Amino acid sequence: MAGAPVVGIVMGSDSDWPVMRLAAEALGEFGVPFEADVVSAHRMPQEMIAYGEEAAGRGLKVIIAGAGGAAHLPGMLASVTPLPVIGVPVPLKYLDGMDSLLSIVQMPAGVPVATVAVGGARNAGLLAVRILAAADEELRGKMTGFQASLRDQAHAKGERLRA
Ligand code: RP5
Repeated sequence: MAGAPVVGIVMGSDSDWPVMRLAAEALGEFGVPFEADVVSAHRMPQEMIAYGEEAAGRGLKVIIAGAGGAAHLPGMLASVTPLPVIGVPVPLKYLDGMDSLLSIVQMPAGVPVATVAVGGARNAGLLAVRILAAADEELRGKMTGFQASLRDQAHAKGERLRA
């Protein structure tokens, strides 16, 4: 993707990538430059704090953070950056991703993480686009067009049922 990254996609392990790549795909569809990396809250805590502290200064505008299990990554990043953080609960083998969801969604007052559904990385990407589009008319136009395509698809499904 051309241009300096404005969205940082981070995850606790490369095993999260099959889920998190959906966020990357969504950003790619809108031409939003992004970076992707493994930044583990538990296995590399110093690097995680540095990533959060340096993100805004490097030009990032939004962070999308995905993790599974004891998923502290989104919350800890939100505690050290003023940027909006979108959390993606990654489902693991046990507990159907409920552990990841609860670990990410219950943030204390004052430290928000915009948490999407379990495995909802595509929506995380789309939410990042909307956040950027608030101050970017061209991107807002693309989002409006995307929403129109969703509406057309829904209409077409109804037409097929009625036929
Ligand atoms: C979490 O532990 C990661 O986000 C991942 O979802 C999970 C398992 O990691 P691996 O053991 O596959 O590296 O921190």
